[in-house]
Amino acid sequence: MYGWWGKVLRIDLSRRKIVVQQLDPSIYVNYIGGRGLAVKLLWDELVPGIDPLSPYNKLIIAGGPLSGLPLPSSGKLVVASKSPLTLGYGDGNIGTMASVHLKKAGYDAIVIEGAAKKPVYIYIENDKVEIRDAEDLWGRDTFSTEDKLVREHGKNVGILEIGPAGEHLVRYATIVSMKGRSGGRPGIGAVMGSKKIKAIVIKGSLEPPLADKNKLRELSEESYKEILSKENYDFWIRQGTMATIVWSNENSVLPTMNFREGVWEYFETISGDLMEKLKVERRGCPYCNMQCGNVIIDDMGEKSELDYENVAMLGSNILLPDLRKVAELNKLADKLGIDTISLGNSLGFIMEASEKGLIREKVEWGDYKEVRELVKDTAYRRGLGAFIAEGVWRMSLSLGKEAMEFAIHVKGLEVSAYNCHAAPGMALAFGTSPIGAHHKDAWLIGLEVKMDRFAYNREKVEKLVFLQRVRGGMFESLTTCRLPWVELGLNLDYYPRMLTAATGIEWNMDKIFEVADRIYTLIRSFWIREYQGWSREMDYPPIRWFKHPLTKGPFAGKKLDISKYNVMLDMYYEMRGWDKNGVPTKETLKKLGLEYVISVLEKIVELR
Ligand code: PTT
Ligand code: SF4
Repeated sequence: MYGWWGKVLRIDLSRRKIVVQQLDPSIYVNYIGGRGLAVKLLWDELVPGIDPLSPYNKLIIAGGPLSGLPLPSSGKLVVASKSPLTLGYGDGNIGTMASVHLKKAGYDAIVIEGAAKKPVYIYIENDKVEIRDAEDLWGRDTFSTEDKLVREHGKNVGILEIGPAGEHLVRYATIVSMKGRSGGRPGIGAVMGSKKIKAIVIKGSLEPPLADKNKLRELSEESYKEILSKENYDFWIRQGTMATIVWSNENSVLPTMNFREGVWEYFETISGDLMEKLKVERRGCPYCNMQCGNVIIDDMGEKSELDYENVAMLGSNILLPDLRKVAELNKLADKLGIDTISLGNSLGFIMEASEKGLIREKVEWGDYKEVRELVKDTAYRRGLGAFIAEGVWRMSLSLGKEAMEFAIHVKGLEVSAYNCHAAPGMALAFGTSPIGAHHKDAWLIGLEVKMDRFAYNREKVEKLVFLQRVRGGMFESLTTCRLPWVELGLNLDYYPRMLTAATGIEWNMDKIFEVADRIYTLIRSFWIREYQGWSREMDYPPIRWFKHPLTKGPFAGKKLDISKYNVMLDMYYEMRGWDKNGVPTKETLKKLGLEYVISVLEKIVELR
């Protein structure tokens, strides 16, 4: 077999057992890798209904056939598990040297189950795999953990680690790497913490099996060059994702005051233009010539890497008009290993709850000093922080009906930084994202602002499904960064050609989309199995967007219309081959080669 090693490294921490498993080659062809491989393994192996923070859950770290190879922006890995935040399927995509080393160590994925009694870290050097003591690492932040492990193992390794938030099982703790890359928004860091794994260190030195190395080298050179030639390249290098602050404000989608508004009069205090003036260096993921991690000196005099989502969620959403202070909060989140999107959302929620007198504590909008302490308290689950560590969904359930109306989440995952009062297509993208409200699967808003903005139509739903196929299906299973295509328009055609050169199997877009649809339908089936049923309300965006109109900006007075949203949701289900309740039909399951799912779902829902 070419393109894949055909091997999965399995570590059972409870039994301290390590085995290498050969996977059936058809699994790779049908699921490709990354997210596809992860959901297939979780479906096959997890006992339904388990507590995600128990030893019975599995932590999956998966590459794809193109990840970690010298190809554009390929240094990515999928980290996946049953989510402690949503109780459904959860994953994230992290840029890390561990991607390169996993590829060279000879494994397509690592599956970790059970739990250690005491803190450990896992050391992998090709076929040497050891579970090592990590008592002296436990309690450290992610930066200091990485420093210590580099001192011990040298720089030529890839490291994934958790911070105090993962150790304290914060429901939106992430896995961190390279002091500023963070992945696994739905609490994958907490799963790692529940297994008492502080870090995973990988050092590989093997030659991956590739079908046509010369062709792959040729495609690599060509595509790197094409990226450099793109018109938008220079601006991208200057601002990266931070350019989105001004754009979002212009288009009334900048999350402001817990997603109450889409515009903020102080947007310039956190903008990409300001960031450019403060920038001291650029960082990024391996094998990438688009390095988009823009670093400034934060309020504490330390370096902090900024991205749009972090800055909007910890800036406009909590009304903090100071980029250096926002940067400090962002760096704290990276050190503590906590997701900035869910954090900014949870803080906005708590500020609104305080304003409305639903909690006893006073937490003012934009109170930087208070927020800084609250972020630390959240990571360590101290005082009010223990409540915030539960995330918006659980907090709203315990505060009651009024709070549920301003709880900005879908399926328990907090919404990323796009306010959709006036963007029905993007609202549907959040509603149907397979891990809860994340923009990663379909950034439809970029197209929607150029279309009839308030239309609820088929064209938008078709574009949404296309984006999900490319972004959530193809990029998450090849496990390479999507930004060369999204931001600079790198020709999509490179990807099937690279996949063909790597695997020796003939691929085209249609064949990749078939895999993408299989992955989406299997993820949906996983949710249905975990929730023991499904209803279309689970695919609704936050109540606020239907109930509380915008009061500022060009779209003041606008909110979503529920009956029109339902029409688009019907179209979406129809395009996916799911029934009126969002449940895949038998015919769809058969068509996608998911016959093995039918007998399981039949016991839970009426399959049409
Ligand atoms: C991603 C989500 C994003 S998406 C951002 S900013 W973005 C936030 N970044 C965080 C951070 O930083 N620190 C932190 N403590 N929490 C954070 N939470 C948020 O996490 C990320 C980049 C970005 S920056 C984006 S859009 C693209 N995302 C990709 C994706 O999802 N898939 C893919 N194939 N390619 C992608 N390329 C881009 O990668 P999650 P990263 Mg990420 C500091 O992890 O869970 O998917 O959430 O991993 O290495 O930081 O790369 O404006
Ligand atoms: Fe990483 Fe940015 Fe490059 Fe993507 S574009 S690989 S997120 S540095």
